[in-house]
Amino acid sequence: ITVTHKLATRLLEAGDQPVSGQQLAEEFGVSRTAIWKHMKELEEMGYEIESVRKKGYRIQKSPDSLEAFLVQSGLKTKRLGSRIEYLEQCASTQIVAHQLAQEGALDGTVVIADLQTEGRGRLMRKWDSAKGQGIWMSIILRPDVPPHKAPQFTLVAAVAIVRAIQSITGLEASIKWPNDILFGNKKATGILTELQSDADGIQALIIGIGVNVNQEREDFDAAVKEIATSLRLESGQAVNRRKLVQEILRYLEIYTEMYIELGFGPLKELWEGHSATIGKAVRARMTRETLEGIAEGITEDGVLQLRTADGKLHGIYSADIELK
Ligand code: BTX
Repeated sequence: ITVTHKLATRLLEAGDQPVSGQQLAEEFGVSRTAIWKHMKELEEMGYEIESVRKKGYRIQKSPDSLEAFLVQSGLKTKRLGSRIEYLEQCASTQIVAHQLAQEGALDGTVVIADLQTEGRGRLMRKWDSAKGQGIWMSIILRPDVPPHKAPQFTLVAAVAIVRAIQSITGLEASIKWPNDILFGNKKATGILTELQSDADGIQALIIGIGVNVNQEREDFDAAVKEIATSLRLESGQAVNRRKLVQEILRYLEIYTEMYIELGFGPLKELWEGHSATIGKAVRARMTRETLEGIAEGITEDGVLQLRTADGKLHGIYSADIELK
């Protein structure tokens, strides 16, 4: 991290409070002229810096960048994001995270990319990941839970994301079992939970999160234009990706800890409170069959309970759900 980066962090943390050139010079052990030069560099990076007469400098506007030092500045977590790998571009943050996990990356490591060229969904479907307009990130967790519990982390992550979106934008999204976050029937977020396990259990969970943040309609691939939406399209305003990432990590840490300590019970209630699926007539497409019925609820294990017309209750572990 360069002095310029440290300076940006220092000023971002000071918020509205101007910090004097003299004070910055002392803190960083450089001259005031050097500080002034770093300010110019920050301006070239897209920061708008105000110099308040006799008081000092303050950041008026920061670029919507997800570089590690920016995401870490003001991050309110203990574990999640203690290491952040930021990439301007990669095929998929899932691939990078799997690699890092294999190399021993610690619990809480986060991989973020500004652009994914081969973002992926479930069953190797494509995930449209436009440059600079969304949050494309993968989180490595190393929870001490048996492998069959892994799918529950998708539900936990969904609750965390809905809460974070609500906190930053005021928007109320809903969750479609198991992994979509919707506005109306348009998708704003996808979650992909993958597993590295061996005979001893889970080695690593890789939770991939894709959030459409600032896309306009024409920014989406033709294939998803009609079915996708972004937070900007829903709120009519640009949304700060950095703050949203920080809030997602904060809620994800709170809820995964809650899950590990107390089990799925309390999260099931939160999840159901945001659900777009429960109580609705749905069609569940699975690899071998398609079932239609009423989605009555989810079990303590996160399994969807579907009642078909013949009165039978089916436990659905994995499917694509269509609301009818
Ligand atoms: P999914 O299989 O539930 O959804 C994939 C489907 O969603 C696609 O077939 C397409 O119809 C639609 N779709 C694709 N892109 C978008 C988009 N940007 N917005 C709305 N709908 C879209 C969902 O899988 C899981 C997606 C996880 C993405 C994250 S991004 C970070 C990480 N890296 C990576 O490669 N994947 C994850």
